[in-house]
Amino acid sequence: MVVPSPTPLRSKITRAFGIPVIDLNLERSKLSELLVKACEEFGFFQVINHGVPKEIICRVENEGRQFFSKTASEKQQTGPPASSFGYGCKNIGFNGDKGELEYILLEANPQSIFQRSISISTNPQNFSSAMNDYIQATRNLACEILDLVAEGLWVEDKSIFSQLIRDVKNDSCFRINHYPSVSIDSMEDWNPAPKLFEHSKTRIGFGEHSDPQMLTILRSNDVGGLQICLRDGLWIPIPPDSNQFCIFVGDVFQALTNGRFESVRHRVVANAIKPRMSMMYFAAPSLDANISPVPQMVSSQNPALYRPFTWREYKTSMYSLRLADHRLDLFTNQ
Ligand code: GA4
Repeated sequence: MVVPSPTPLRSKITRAFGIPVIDLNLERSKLSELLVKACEEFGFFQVINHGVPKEIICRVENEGRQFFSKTASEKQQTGPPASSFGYGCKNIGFNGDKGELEYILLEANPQSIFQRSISISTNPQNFSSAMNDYIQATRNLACEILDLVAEGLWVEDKSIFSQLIRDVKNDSCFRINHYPSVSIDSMEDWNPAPKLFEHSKTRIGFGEHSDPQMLTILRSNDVGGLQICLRDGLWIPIPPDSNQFCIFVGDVFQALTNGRFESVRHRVVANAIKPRMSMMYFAAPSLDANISPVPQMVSSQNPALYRPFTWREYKTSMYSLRLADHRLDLFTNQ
């Protein structure tokens, strides 16, 4: 008798809310249909059989782990606090947003990564090669998804989205977030368990926001905390799975599809007991790229929702705002 293996609880939770887990090995036309549906309904989905080699993922994870295990003062020495790139701790952006995390934020290009790696790692060569290989692999994944989505939307030029991030001057970035656990020593109580439990419900690791770019590819270790907001305002947890990637529709994709896709609002509640580490590739066009809806998405019944803008303009505006602000609202027509 064949006993069916039990479905792990975590995938049951995801399915309970209908969040799609999409197998990228499916047949192309079915796949493009599923991807479009997921972007329309949730602005979010997870993928399996993504083709990013485990070895590439492990090297970035090891570099991240090594860096974050350094002492606070060693880490502080690595980055100029005036820029949002490099090492950061607790501060997000320039307008007072705080989170229970530390991070490394890098421009996704080899020259800049090598420059930064000199102050981040004792072996800059290894560090930058791990980052570059990972960025290249996740960029390819992003491009593949964008091409499939273009097919599913029946737009004429199938590479209309992916060419924006294949541009040599693309402004994509890469981030590794580390959400430390609460040290038991820092709790005066003889029995920290109830406090830790309370803590784990309330510690905001990364506050509510949507990603400004086009598409985000996230991978985390097996520690939870990520939550997404459904269209009806309900926040739901996304169970972690280190073998999957989470894909987020960003603001620029919302503008390009004239609102047919909506960027997904998400946040991270830090786990008090186990440290979470996540890495994100944020796929962005070049600074001078014009962001206006693809022609097929606009009609007399569906007039353009947003005025055309450049990614540079959008980026300038985003840095003048708070994390939770609805940035695209400033770019609507009238
Ligand atoms: C959110 C997505 C990315 O992490 C990020 C963030 C950026 C930053 O940390 O510097 C921002 C935030 C993010 C959006 C609004 C602005 C800019 C912090 C902030 C308050 C790197 C990005 O591109 O936008």
